[in-house]
Amino acid sequence: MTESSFTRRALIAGAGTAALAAPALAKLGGMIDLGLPGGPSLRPTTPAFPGKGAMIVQRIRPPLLESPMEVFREGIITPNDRMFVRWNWPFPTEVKAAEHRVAVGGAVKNAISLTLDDVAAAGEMVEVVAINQCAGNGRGLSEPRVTGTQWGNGAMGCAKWTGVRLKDVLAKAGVVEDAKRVRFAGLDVPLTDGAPQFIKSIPLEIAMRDDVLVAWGMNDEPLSILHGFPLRIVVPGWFSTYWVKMLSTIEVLTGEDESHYVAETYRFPAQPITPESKDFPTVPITAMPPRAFITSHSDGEMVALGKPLVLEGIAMGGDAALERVDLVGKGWEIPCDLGPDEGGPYAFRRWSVNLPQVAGDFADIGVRARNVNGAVQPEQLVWNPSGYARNVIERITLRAQ
Ligand SMILES: Nc1nc2c(c(=O)[nH]1)N[C@H]1C(S)=C(S)[C@@H](COP(=O)(O)O)O[C@H]1N2
Ligand SMILES: [Mo]
Repeated sequence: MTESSFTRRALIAGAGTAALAAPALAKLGGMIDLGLPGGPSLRPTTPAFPGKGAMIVQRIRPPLLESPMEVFREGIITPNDRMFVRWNWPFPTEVKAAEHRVAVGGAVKNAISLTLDDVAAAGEMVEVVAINQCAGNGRGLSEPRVTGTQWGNGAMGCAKWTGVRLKDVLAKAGVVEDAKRVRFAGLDVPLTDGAPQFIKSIPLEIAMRDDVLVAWGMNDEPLSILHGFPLRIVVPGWFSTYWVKMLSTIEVLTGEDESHYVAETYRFPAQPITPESKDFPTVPITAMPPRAFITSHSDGEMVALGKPLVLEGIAMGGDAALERVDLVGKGWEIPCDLGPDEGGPYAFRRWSVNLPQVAGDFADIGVRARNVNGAVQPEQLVWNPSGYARNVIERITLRAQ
């Protein structure tokens, strides 16, 4: 929590105007196969979005860009140029830092309008390493298939976020006693008349957590336009649907939030259902469950018979620290070695396992993460109609030869 790596001023006032040039469609690159059951599974990649390396194109406008799984081999931090991008609606492609204001209103003692400097001065500067994961990550792998963006597992990434505590920003306005929720809006607006704006709210007790931020920094750089310049909400351990980008409004609510993206979408069945179920009660998608991925090998890869084999990957505890990761096959399991705790409870953590000798094919192997609260990845997909919060054990087969 020092200011040595970069100053608030350099990030906020010094960031000036951030702008986004339109990517050239002609620059579409190689294809990637996301392995989606039943297809179509191939997606083009493009390096053409500003500040982005090669990304998988799910949609151009507004952009939905997925990270190729190879990105997760490098370490627990996802570089800014490879972090996935998701917008529900179009957003301004230019934002002037000096003119930006964050309105803090609703159930507060004094409604206020803050400049970026005001926000930066609201409290102590805080850094949190946390996984940004779309609630729909891996949705495209659902069987039976579901509607929505057909993401593979690359709608996730881990970054170091820098900002001030949301509770310190709220304190500037003074939250009233019977406040229940805090709602956020950004500068993006619906494409069609009458469509709901993307606004999201969190319970007050979550908003008051010490690690919930109004952030301006991502891996020691100012947020880019694509990631929500100049400010975004960060709720470590919760799906990033709540991490509202281009933050312009903070609204304190005394009642329930009846807005579309809280009351009607981003919800899943309160109890497990079958694809035939109708009229079931739903609850909002909130905290993330544990997940683990093999990154050293991909499905169908050949491994050398009779030779030692090292498998490696990343895992996450979700809303609590990771406790253990096991390599699981059909009827057997082997504990994995956890790498050092580099980023804390909300970050990716590396795991590895050394197998002394490959004796044959590894059919349908996977890794299973468990967090300190005892949450563990299920064997079977907990199917839901929007494919939210996927955390079934992901399986691959390795062929020995
Ligand atoms: N203003 C705004 N913020 C938003 C969204 C949006 O559509 N508008 N999408 C949310 C969703 S659903 C996700 S998954 C994350 C994605 O963050 P990223 O694009 O920085 O990876 O942003 C969240 N914040
Ligand atoms: Mo999302």
